[in-house]
Amino acid sequence: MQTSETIHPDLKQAEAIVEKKWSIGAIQSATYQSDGIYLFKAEHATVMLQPVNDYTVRVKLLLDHALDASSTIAVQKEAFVDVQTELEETELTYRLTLPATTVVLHKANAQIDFYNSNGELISSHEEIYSRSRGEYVCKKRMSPESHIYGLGEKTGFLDKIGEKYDMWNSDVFDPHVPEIECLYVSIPFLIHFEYEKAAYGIFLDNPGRTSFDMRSHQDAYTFQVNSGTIDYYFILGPSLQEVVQRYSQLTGRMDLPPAWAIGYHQSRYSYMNQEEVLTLAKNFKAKNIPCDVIHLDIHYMDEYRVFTFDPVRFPNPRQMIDELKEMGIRIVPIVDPGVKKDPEYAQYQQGIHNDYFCKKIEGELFIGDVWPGASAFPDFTEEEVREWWGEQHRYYTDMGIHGIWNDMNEPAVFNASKTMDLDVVHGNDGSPKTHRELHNLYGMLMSMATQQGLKKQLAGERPFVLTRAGYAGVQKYAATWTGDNRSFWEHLAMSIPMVLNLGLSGQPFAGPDIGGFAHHTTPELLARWTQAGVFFPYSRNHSVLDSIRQEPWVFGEQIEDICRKYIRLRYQFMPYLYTQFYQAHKTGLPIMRPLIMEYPNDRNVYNLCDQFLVGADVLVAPILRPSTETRSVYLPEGEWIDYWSGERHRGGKYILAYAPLDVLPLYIKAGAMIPELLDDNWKPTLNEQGNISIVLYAGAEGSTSSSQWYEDDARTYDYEQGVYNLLETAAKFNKDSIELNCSYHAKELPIQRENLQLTIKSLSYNPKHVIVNTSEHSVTLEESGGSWSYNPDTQELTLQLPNTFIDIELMIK
Ligand code: MIG
Repeated sequence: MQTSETIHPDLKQAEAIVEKKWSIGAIQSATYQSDGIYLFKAEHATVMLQPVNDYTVRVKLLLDHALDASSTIAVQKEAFVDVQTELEETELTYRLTLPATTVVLHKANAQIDFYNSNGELISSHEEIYSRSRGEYVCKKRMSPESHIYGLGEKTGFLDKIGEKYDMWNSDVFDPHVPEIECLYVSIPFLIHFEYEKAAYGIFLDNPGRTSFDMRSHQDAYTFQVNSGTIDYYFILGPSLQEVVQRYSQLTGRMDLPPAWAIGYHQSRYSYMNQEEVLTLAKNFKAKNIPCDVIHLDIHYMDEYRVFTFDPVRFPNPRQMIDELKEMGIRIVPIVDPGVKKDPEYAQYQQGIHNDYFCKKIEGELFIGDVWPGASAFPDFTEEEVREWWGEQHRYYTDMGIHGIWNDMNEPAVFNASKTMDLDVVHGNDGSPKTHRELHNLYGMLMSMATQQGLKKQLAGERPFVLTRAGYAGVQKYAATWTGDNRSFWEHLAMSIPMVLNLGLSGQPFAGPDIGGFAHHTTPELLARWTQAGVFFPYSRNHSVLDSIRQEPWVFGEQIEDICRKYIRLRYQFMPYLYTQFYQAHKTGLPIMRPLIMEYPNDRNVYNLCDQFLVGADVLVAPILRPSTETRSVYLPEGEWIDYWSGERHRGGKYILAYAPLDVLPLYIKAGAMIPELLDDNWKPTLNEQGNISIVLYAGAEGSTSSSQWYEDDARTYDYEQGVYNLLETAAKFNKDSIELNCSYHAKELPIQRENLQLTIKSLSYNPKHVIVNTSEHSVTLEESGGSWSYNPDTQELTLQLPNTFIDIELMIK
């Protein structure tokens, strides 16, 4: 416990007199290199400009003037395309013009401004300077109207104005406090947003410690590197969505996960033995609560040796896995990077023998203490080591395991610095660098190794990797959970902006430990957290050793019923959710979105983060406080339909939602089409599941809407070859009729679906006819072999379509 003495008066020294700041100096010459690269040689450094595409320009500071266009593995080589550029010299400036943006360098001091193609100033760059050796700061102007988003995994609210963060992957216990500066994942990417102005992004590609300061200057924010150099990308939107899309184009997009990975996961530190795991699985079955995955935390291993099972606790893992498979449940075991220093242990022997572990420059092995005791750490910066590590996973895949959970990969080490010694020198595939320079890459490279190994071994089946640590681009390799939160209501609330900003930072597949990891959950908190958590992209209940248990049924019938209801609701929404995963894969847009993403002109939503959207059409407003049955919900423009009552609300205002313990305030945008599963029989192959309902929520009179429904086998990579179906619906809502067009944009996945139901909800009138139009003729739905009925009490029109797999145009009147 600290006392007031902590704030010692002597701690405040007079500010050291700063000697002259280092600056780039005046530009002396400009030259064009190959690959679109321009070099501007100044007195103390050279500024390199490299167009990536029409909207994105890289700015790199070459401190010793030598050309070095290398970048980290976060950046996709394929992102660089040919860009038409033109360099123009004026008396005071150089102007590099790209089709969508113009970069202006001031000769006198190498300051840089960015304009859009209309000549509007988008970002004015004050200066790059240094006050102490090895640290370089870039300062950019902002206005009182500025909002900043992104920055990866951080606590606090959605808008990062007034905050200051470091990027240094850290394992800190009890970390989810508002003032923490670094967590497990570091994504040095921010989005600058201003009302009615073009949004832009800054991606600082430096995996050492970097800092972002949106606090110290009222009219500017800064970003700083402590090692290496400033190497950043200016990404022009102009919309927020485009900034995120372009950022993800640069750093990569996620593969589609297997269907089971987006089901509900159950975890505990730890399920201690085979019987406990099987009993747990049987409980899920008996209680009719869907669950796709059970996680095995560190106690499954033989004295924490990775790639082993404890022979006493888990004498027959293969049999356990088979039995679980019968129940439709998969195992995801934890794998940490520390390899136990044990001369009789295969992975340690191989690592030593082949020189795969991290070392100091003098050749001394880096040994750190983690769960297995003294351990060595694979040097994941080397491709050969990644291949070896990936290959070790055959141990798991041979048993039928398709998913791996990477923990402690910051890397966390039990010592004063909490991580690997900074003077370890990583091989880095022929370009050696210290751990200090590469720290934030370690965890991501481990997941990359894991994912690539699994991919090879699973022969076309999709693997699932979950990671705690990561850097920009982590989305290409793994989902992330937000680490060791606690069973606090505040942490439930904070998980929303945290995952929203992860989504804006390119990582769409993320979620917190539902129920809270440390401390003790309460029945009410578990119920509320489960309600919210099932709408997060990644949905896992996890808790720490010795905390009160928090499986869905431990608090008696009422809470169990609530958990069941909402976990099933996730499965019911799965076709919609899966479609959002497809969008994320395709465009990089987040699955879970802040309202500002869809309503950027609405000033009410700029820091709104106690509610969120899933995709564009589902609005979730969880209860975030105990003993609370009402809350205000902001509905943006348009009409919104209360999912439970069907009540229609006009948006652009706050409403008061009534939400007793079993109710999650949930709203669907009028006009939206939500494909739903009619039962929770979500299976890894979609062909097996017959009962889908396309639910159209009647739009406001005079409105039109369009939606998509994507499906593939949810299991293999055939979708990369185009084997998927993409149904697009377009609806026009008139006073007393609806024109609905369902057409397959892609139709390559053979589906034998017994039944495809179309439901129109919130329809205030009983239609007289349902007409099917084809290019040749118009017939009634009945004549074409379908049927329909209207229920005036629920205001629902249910239609059975004649054929479950055709393009169809309907007139309902
Ligand atoms: O020091 O493996 O964040 O999810 O249960 C704790 C044990 C190490 C930290 C992870 C947590 C996991 C735990 N791990």
